[in-house]
Amino acid sequence: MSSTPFTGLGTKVKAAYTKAVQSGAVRFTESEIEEADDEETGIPFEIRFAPALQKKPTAVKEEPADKSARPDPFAPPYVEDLYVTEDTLVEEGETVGEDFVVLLNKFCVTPRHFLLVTKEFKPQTSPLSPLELIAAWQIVKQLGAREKHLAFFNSGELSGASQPHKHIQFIPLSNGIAPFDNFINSNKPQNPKAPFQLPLPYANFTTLLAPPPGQDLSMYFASTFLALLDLMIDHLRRTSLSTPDAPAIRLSSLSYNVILTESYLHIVPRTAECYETDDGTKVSINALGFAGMVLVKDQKSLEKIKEVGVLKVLSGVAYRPVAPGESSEEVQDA
Ligand code: B4P
Repeated sequence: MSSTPFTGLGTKVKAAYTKAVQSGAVRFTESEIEEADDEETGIPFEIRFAPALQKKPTAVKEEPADKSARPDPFAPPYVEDLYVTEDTLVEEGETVGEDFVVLLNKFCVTPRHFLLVTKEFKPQTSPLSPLELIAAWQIVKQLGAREKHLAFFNSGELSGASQPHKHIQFIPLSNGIAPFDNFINSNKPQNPKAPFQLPLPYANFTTLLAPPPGQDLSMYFASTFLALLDLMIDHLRRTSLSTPDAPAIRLSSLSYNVILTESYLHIVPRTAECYETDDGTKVSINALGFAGMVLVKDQKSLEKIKEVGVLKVLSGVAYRPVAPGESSEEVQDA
């Protein structure tokens, strides 16, 4: 594998972003952030209010109802001003690799929001491959030397994803910390290699990332991510999908969100795309919601979320956690 994939990416993203805003290729939307700290957990949730996004064209409104007939915005030829760079990652000792392209997010509310896209079409519902995880981790690690970044991945129709071509997204964290960092740090298990569940009112699975020096990264990420997915699938089997004659759970039919930083991977399986308030207001939640950053596009939703609290909103679109009396170890050991 190339030892320094995406060399100089931070500088390239910055230059491309400045040019793309000037040319109009990127449509940046202004937003305001409301702090919504959760008293019990101490998680400093953020609600980002972006009313102008209501005017953003949506796939549903602008494009054919048949998803397969919609144009793929992540396929070449790329819009010149959205293109940042590309690279190939090759597994240790292998000649076959995976080609990635980095594109700017055309509809960003955070400056320099960019996407790592597979060059060949791969479905967004396919699990992240070791090379995709390595690429994402190397990127947050590299950019983190100057400015902390967070990567996220929406998979499945209830996850908040709108584009079917496989992509992982990246945003810079202007205050240098992700809302869940401290909570994860204070709830990490004694065995740093063991995946664990955070004490939250919805099912969630986390693993700390610390590849041992010298270990093949591909093996490390394959086994780390598989262990996390196994835990999630086993949990779903035990909680909501557990009738004796239920068909085997297929990952490609599940909806879940993945959050990746330099130091952890966090996944949350989903039961719904939108949180619906008692008066019928719907708020779409994607992986950033489960990273502690909820986006709302209208005043009514903003007020409702502030009223009920972000944790309740997140619980409303995710599975229940381990039941009282059922330890997370029981779930892990199965
Ligand atoms: P998906 O995984 O399919 O969906 P998404 O991030 O939930 O964005 P969605 O498209 O549903 O937009 P939404 O109004 O909810 O990601 C597709 C990505 O490709 C998106 O980033 C999209 O903008 C981008 N894209 C679409 N067409 C493109 C094109 N032609 N060229 C390049 N990129 C293209 O949210 C609007 C934006 O706000 C999204 O970018 C979303 O990721 C971001 N966002 C959501 N919550 C946020 C938060 N709390 N803080 C900051 N940003 C947030």
